[in-house]
Parts: sequence; C-alpha cells; structure tokens
Amino acid sequence: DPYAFEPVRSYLLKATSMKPFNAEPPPSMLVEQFLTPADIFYVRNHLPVPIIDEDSYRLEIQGGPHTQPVSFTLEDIKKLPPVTITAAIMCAGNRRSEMSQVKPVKGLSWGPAAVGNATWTGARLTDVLKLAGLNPDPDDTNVQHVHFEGLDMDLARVPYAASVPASKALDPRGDVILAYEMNGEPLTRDHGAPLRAVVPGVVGARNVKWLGKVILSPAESTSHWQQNDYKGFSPSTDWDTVDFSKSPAIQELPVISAICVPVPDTKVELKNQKIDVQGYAWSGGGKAIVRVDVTIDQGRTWHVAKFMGQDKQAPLTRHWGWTLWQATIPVEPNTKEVEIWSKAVDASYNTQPESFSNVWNLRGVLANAYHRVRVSLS
Ligand code: MTE
Ligand code: MO
Repeated sequence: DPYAFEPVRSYLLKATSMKPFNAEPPPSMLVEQFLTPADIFYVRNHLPVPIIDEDSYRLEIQGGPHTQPVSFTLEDIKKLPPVTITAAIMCAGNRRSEMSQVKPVKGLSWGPAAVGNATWTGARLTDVLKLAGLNPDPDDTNVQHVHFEGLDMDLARVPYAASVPASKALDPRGDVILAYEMNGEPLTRDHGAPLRAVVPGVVGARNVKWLGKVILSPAESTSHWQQNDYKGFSPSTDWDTVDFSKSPAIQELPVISAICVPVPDTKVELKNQKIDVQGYAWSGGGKAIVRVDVTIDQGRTWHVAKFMGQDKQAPLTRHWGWTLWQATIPVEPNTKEVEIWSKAVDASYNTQPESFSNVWNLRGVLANAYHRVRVSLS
C-alpha cells in the first residue's frame, strides 16, 4: 500500500478523500485566528505523501534544457537570508460543492474551507537561483516559465509538477519563496516538508510541496495538472466537447469571500435582535481586499463588514494574506429565517459573480459566486 506511511492527522479535519488524503477543517474554525494552525490547514494531496530523509534531501536546480542540474542541501537553503511572508493558499476547487448544486461537476466536493492563511519562511527563489549561478535576464526568452517538481510520484514514477510564469517567479517583488517553515514551525509532512514552493497570490496547485526540482524553461510544465486540469471553461462546455489546450492554466485566482459563521442550516440566537456574521475574503495576484458587503435581504440593504484580521503592512498590490471580516446585522422582529449573502471587492474593484449558474464549469473550479448561507432564528 503506497499509503502505508501517511502522517497522523487532526481529528478536526473532515476528509473529502482518504487515499490520497484530502481534507478541510470546519469553516467556523477558520475565523478563530488570522493565521491558520498547520494541523487544521486544509490538505490537498494528489498522491501518497513521500518519505523524505532531511539529511539526504537535495533540491535540484536546472537552469535550462541544456544545462546540468545543480543540487543543494536543506542547510544550503537555510543559510540564505530568511524571508517571511503572510500568504493564503487556496485550492482552485474551494467551494466546489456549491457550484455542483447547479449541475454536477467532476472533482472533490470541497466546502468553503479549502483555504488557509499562514506565515511562510524560507529563501527567496531568486536567491536560490543566484546560488546556483543563475541570474536570468527578465527578457531572456529561454526563461518564460519556472517549473516545480514534487518528490511525490505516481506508480509510473511521474512526479506532481506545475509551473508559473517567469514574470512572477523571477520578480523579487513576486515574493516567491522556497519555504521550510509555516507559522514559525518546521513544515509538516502534509504541507510539504522539508521544502515547498510558496507562490503567493497564485492558485494552490502551483505551490508545489516536497519540492525536488526547479527548472527554468521556455515552455510551461507538461504535467497533467498544468495541462489537463485546473483550467476554466464556459458553462456550455461539457466532457464531450472540452479541449484543455484551449484554456490557460489557472494562476491568479479571482476575488472570493465566504461566510464561516453562522454555520448553514443551523438555528442562530440573535443578540439585541442582531445577527453576527463572520468570514474570510481574499483575491489572487496580491490584490488587497478593500471591502466586504453583507446582506440579509437579497441586496436591498448592504452592510459593510468590519475587518478583523488583515496584514496591515502589506501594500495594496502585494497583499498575499486573507482578510477576516465581521458584520452585525439588525434583523426585523419575528423573522424566522434569513439568507445571508457576502461579496468582496478587491483593490482592482473586481467583485464576485452573483450566482453560480453563469460561471459553472465542468471541473468545478473558480467557484467564487456570492456566498449564501441560510439559517433559522430563535
Ligand atoms: N504539491 C505536490 N507535490 N503534490 C500535490 O499533490 N497539491 C497542490 C499543491 N501542491 C500538491 C502540491 C494543490 S492542488 C493544492 S490546493 C496545495 O498544494 C494544497 O496545499 P496544502 O495541502 O498545504 O493545503
Ligand atoms: Mo488544489
């Protein structure tokens, strides 16, 4: 059994699949703190967790198709100046279960908690490349993409792999790091120990765990996950007509918010005839969240949420972390039930689509419509 050596996991994680292991925490736990503890941070594995001995671990760097790889130990990486960033990582399939209510989709049935926010400490990718004697010119057309290969492999020994545009990876302000710590602690096995790529502002799938190899390339990764998965399509595209070569790989995710408190379909006790609503919001590409609007009357009245947690130091355009928000909304007397909606606005004034019907896609990715939560009142 290739899954015989999986790590021990928190009982708080709710599994969407066991082999490979995929799980998310109860959404209400996400809003309890700005930094998501590693043991309840969602886990998205495509393959068995690899067994890696830190002492014999090597990271390979390949500068181009015609060069020999250079390899580094974990110690080599740790000697480089450490950098800490706050970044949320979100799966492209976060909130897929809501999209599948419109029409079935293919993919793990994620709720709204396939996302977490953490600090990540490691070496800048650009520093590691310099250590390898590489300092690619931003205009070098032979370096258009940076590939990350994991040490987790399928039965044919094909590793998990993905790539990101060189314009992101090689920009020192892109803040791409090779991380060995999460929230100030060594990375755990489920989150990529001993080293993972953190590509802030970019979909989870490109944040490669158990990093084995970095390759500078003129072309994108040819991996299944880059080419034939994690892409968006028209609501009219079905499995008979889909052509994966026609859509770009998802990189920056669109703006999203979700309500984490109250829990859907529960009975809520009002305080002073008001309902307490809490959630998270985030946008890809480093775009800060500038506003979250909440309504309990289908948008006749929008209440602007208060921000409870946000990385205040981060610039508007390099804001990798999520925003936690809260709203206290007055409820008309004798109301028996409410449907709460949330929508976020990012620094580019992008906002969320109103419903899933017109953003539905066969893989159930990019599920960022208004979040709608129905509760009864006591
Ligand atoms: N890296 C490797 N090597 N193997 C994987 O299966 N899954 C990716 C990404 N990196 C994956 C990987 C996906 S799809 C996501 S959403 C994130 O890791 C999840 O990171 P987490 O498990 O630390 O939350
Ligand atoms: Mo993912």
